[in-house]
Amino acid sequence: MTERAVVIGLGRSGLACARVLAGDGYEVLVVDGRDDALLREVAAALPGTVQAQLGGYDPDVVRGAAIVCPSPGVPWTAPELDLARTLGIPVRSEMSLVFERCRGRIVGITGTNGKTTTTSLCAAVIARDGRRVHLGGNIGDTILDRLDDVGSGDWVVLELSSFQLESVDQPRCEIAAVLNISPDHLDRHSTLAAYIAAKQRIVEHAVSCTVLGWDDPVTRAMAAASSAPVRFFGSALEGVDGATVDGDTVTIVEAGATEPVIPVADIPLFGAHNVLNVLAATAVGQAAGVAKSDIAAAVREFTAVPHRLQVVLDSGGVLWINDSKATNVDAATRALQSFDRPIIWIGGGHTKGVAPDELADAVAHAARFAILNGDTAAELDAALAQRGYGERAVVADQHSAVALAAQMARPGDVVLLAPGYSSFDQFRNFDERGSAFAETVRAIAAGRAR
Ligand code: UMA
Repeated sequence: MTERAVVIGLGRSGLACARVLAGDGYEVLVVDGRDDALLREVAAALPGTVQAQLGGYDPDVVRGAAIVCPSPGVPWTAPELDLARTLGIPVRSEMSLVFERCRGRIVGITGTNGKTTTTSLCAAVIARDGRRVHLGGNIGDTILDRLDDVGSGDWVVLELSSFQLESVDQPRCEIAAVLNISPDHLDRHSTLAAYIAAKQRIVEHAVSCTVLGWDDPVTRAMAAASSAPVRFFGSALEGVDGATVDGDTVTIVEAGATEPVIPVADIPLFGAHNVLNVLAATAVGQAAGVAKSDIAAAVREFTAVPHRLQVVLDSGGVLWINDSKATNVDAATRALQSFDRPIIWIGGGHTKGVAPDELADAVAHAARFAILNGDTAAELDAALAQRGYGERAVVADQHSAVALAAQMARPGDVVLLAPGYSSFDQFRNFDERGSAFAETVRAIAAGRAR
């Protein structure tokens, strides 16, 4: 009799799981809590052996299944998953299937911020000398459905979220990197300790090298848990191997000797945090055996990843920057620290359970004017008022925020979208928010030009 697989969530990850499990010979049922036109379209295009049930499901849906595959957005403690475990049914995420089945050499990158840029940088660095590299994970592209194309000599560079890491029994990466930790996803993990523990799992299973942020006490301390030799990246490394900035040059430190890689001035990205991302990629490249000249060339050729301090428009002396991926306090703060010119900041969004105080401090310190919108506009407004910061306005939505910024911006200003919150109050995800921002900016600029 054909065995049944139940996939929970018909997003990118669920779709990949459904296709692959159908290919394995399972009769697949995909369920999703939502029901809309887009999901129906996706469901209609599923292979014949995959059935879809949209608009809700009962935890009992897992009964009788041989395997249950939740999407990353499904809490690991969801009732349907607990029931499956009680019934002895294996619960496997897309990422756990990847770790079980992947023939290639996995480089896993996690951390709170900088993951996507660093993952893309690492892929570019490792591919620079002609190696075959596959890029995927939390970065957006699923990898499970591409494993047939991955050979044993290939490199698979994965951005891994805490959601993905907590769902893998043994995240065994050839090279594992944890960049930094700051409070995020507390609505899902409840405590910072649980969030840190989820990230640390990658270190506990690393195979040939662990790369850790030196400047962050939390990631630095993870060295004690590493199953592999550790390289660090950061400023002023003390007696450890890794990558740092020496004078004004990215430099590799190995057994007390230093070797220059690339001048910091040649890094084609905004912000001090992006120098750290380059250092992380340099340490990963070094661990993978990439020559310094190839690391330098890959960095020089790199262009900003969309929605991460991406230039949308440079017009009339005003620089418009889309950092929609700044979905937490730390990322927004780093963005605010990335420019040495006046900033009109656009922020606010859907809360992830983090208080607005630190963000308000950063805004009050760095922004010439703050335009607040979204669900958290009122609490941010109050936090800024408490700090005696008067240069602020609350508007109805992001579109109005851009319109106001366009009125207020003077030559020399930066208008920075770095919301500090997730996008779900007004958009489907941060991509949609960033694209909407860029579209509004360009439309307003075009209207002015006419
Ligand atoms: N759903 C349910 N029940 C639930 C939860 C979700 O039915 O309890 C349904 C939703 O209605 C929706 C579908 O599941 O239709 C969406 O699933 P999902 O939220 O897991 O999203 P995917 O499209 O499968 O994308 C996931 C990752 N999303 C999350 O972790 C929330 C993507 O990371 C990842 O790129 C993709 O798999 C491929 O691996 C995105 C993300 O926002 C970028 N990540 C978070 C972040 O970076 O902060 C962790």
